[in-house]
Amino acid sequence: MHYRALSKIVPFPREFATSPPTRPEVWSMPAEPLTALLGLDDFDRMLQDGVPAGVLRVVRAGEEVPPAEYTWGERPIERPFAEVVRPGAVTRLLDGGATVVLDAIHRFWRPIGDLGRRLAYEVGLPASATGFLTPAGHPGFPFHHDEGGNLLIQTVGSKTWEVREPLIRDPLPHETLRRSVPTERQLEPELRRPPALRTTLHPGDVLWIPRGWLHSGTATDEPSVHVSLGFVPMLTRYWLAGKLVERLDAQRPEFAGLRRELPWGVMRRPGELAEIVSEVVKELAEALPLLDTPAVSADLSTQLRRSFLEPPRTPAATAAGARIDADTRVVTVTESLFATHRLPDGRLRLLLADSSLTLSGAAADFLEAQCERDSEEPWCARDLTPDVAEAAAVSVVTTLLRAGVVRRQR
Ligand SMILES: O=C(O)CCC(=O)C(=O)O
Repeated sequence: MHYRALSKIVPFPREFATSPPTRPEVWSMPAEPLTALLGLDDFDRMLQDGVPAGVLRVVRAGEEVPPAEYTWGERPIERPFAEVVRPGAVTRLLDGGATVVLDAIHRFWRPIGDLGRRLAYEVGLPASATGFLTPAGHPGFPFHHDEGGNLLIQTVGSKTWEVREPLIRDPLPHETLRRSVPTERQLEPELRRPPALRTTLHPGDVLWIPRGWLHSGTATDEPSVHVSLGFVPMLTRYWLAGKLVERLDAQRPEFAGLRRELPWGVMRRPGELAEIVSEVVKELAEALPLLDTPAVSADLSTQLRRSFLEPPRTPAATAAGARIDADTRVVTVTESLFATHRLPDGRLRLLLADSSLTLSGAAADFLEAQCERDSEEPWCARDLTPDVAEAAAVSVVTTLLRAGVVRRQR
């Protein structure tokens, strides 16, 4: 494994991938590849091109601003733009000290998508990213914790962070949704202690905030942009337990009884409710050991694979652009692959986030070796010949290009 993404973010990529630090840490990494992830101009370019309100949040004094304050809404505009963000409104909100947040930015901003896809491949978890812009001298979010650990990469300006011990050890997703922002009373004893870490991040600095640690940041006397990379869904045994219960009914028709609606009004009859609770506990205890565990894990793996970022694809160029020939240079995008498996008949199954394909014979051996090497060396269909006939080799490269397993050499 080449840690091409992690080595840009942390000084000890292999260790991080297997056992990330359990306490917050800061690293100063070479600034340049990181500052290229997201700059002020990039925010402007996205806003000018049209950002759907669904991926942008604005937080002012710790509260989310209603989207109607910054979308076209009822204003005269072509109808599909009603839910698009108005750049002018964002200027005013920033002037007022609000923080602008771009959610799921890995899905629509290529540099962050490429890094996130590779990071996900290296750590074996779905990765997601959020971009934050806070104007000079203003705080971002109040103290809160996140569902999982986050890598905060400073790309522009500077922000001062305080990181504090978790109020909830290893928080679960529902605890994050409801209680991610502690009340003043919950926070008070913690605020009397010095923070576990106080640091000012500058471009190229990376702050690791482990799962559950409270954090809050304020831009210094210059504006701040950072990218927060995290791993969601957070894969815990609790998550797995929920999935097992979900699977009960799907796998065993005799557990269809779990679909039965509870008697109306039962919540007002504690005795009857307690009886039903113990019946269901007993049903679960009997049912769970009957689950077909290999089938459940195969289902879970497929489900989880879909949380990974799909490969970078170029549909217009691929479907309508220049033709591929035996000398068209391509590069294997190893991180497009969730996994590869040899089937009993010797064919190679390639699993991608959103699709799969199968190769056989010399083409399978060639691609498997490419993936093992995890190399960015360009190659072409002619490299498969004479083991594969030229026309078939071109067809293999075309299929791989359409799927996103390879990309054209830039
Ligand atoms: O910038 C902020 O105030 C919030 C950012 C944050 O919580 C994060 O990046 O995890």
